[in-house]
Amino acid sequence: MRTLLIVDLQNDFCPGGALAVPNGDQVVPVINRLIGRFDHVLQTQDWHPEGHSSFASSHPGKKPFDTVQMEYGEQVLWPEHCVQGSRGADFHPELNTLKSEVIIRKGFRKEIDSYSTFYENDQKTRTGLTGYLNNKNLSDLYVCGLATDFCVKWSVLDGIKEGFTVKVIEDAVRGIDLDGSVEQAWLEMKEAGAEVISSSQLL
Ligand code: VGL
Ligand code: ZN
Repeated sequence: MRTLLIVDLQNDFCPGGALAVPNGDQVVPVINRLIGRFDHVLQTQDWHPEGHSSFASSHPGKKPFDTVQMEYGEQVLWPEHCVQGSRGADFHPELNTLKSEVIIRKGFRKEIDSYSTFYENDQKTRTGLTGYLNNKNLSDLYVCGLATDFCVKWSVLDGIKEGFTVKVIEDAVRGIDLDGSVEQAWLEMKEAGAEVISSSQLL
């Protein structure tokens, strides 16, 4: 059955937010139109404790968008964003969340970030999404939201690895773009077997 996964459509990733994705809010009306076409709607929510290890402010001498080596590999450092309970962590106020049956929170452990909705950034610790989808026999995933080059990309790649059919809705995602990372993300997603579609194909 068709399942819509709405990734991190939160205030901090929209214009005016702490880690604003250019034109991030433009996907909201597109996604609101799509929701009625899906049997199941799931959302993710970036949900960091204060002092999270992905924040540049937690690493003396570092600034946002620098990288550091963590135990699990390279990590980009971000401005403080999506702090648990903050307005920035709330979903965009115009996003229709009524039909969302599950909200997967991620990045809530201080010492590890989580881009993918399936695994934390150590690529080992599961979020539980695979189990949920399999228990309900949901094999057909349609991914939208923010940001194309981080949480969307990693969710798409891991979804394919976990055996799901994954389609990315091109006009319902936007990216951060650090040194061409959006273009790179599209290449990686297509290479892995993701199908790229337009929202008009679903309406
Ligand atoms: C994201 C950077 C840090 C995302 C989350 O949702 O793509 N990017 N945290
Ligand atoms: Zn984050």
